[in-house]
Amino acid sequence: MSDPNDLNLAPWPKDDFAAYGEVDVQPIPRIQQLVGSFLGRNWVRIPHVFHQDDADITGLDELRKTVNRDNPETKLTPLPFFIKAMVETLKAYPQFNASLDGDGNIVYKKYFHVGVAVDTPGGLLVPVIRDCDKKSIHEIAAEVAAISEKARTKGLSTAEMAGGCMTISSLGHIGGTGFTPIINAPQVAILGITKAEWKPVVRDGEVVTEYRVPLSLSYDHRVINGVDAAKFCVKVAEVLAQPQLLLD
Ligand code: CAO
Repeated sequence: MSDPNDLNLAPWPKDDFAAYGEVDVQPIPRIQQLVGSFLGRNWVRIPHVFHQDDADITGLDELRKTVNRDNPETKLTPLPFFIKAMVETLKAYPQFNASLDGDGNIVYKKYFHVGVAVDTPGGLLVPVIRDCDKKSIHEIAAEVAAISEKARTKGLSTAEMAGGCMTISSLGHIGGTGFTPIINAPQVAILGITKAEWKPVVRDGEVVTEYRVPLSLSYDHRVINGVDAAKFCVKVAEVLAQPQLLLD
């Protein structure tokens, strides 16, 4: 019988691209090569399921703008609020704050270290912001700004990318209505964020507009079930709907 771990994939298709037109051949950047090998492993080894939802952040955005007017020195984007909301939700659903150890155990973590996907000229890097449950929104914002700047200009050490519990990948500054992020193993879930937009919704029979942000959750079905994922996104939305609590 063949080894169940042997994927028995066909070889990569070779083609003579130059035969069809002009081409420019470049080596894959070193970071992208390394990250690509991890992404490929995670994609084929983890049974991903993708769950989509959205959340009303009308109040959050108003609060954020007021706070930014009062404290212009540390600008808040929506991201630190999403990180805090994810951490509150991880406390309620510990199966997301977990890892498989490869020896038949699930390790539930009592700490809340959040990976933040950062787009750098060399490729994707994921620094880890530690103890997000103990840090204020402003502390998280300052740390994300500093570490993403370092990732883009100097690169990151392995230690700065180690120990994350769950990752958040935000494309909200660009656009998109949803995507399917790949889980950053040995984590068991990743939350993707795309661009908030004003949307018409019906409330008590009336059409009103709300500023709503799409949530794209990918999860490892070996650890998390669909019901947990649906509840997780509902809880994130509930927390985001009370942004004042995240500031306290
Ligand atoms: N909806 C609407 N606007 C949003 C938003 C959202 N979900 N998220 C951010 N924005 C706005 C911010 O408010 C800011 O606008 P203002 O200046 O008017 O306030 C603007 O977009 C720029 O935000 P930013 O990108 O500078 O900051 P951030 O905190 O949102 O994100 C960082 C920081 C480092 C996560 C981000 O720059 C980045 O690198 N994202 C890429 C992640 C990635 O590559 N993911 C894919 C992984 S899989 O390949």
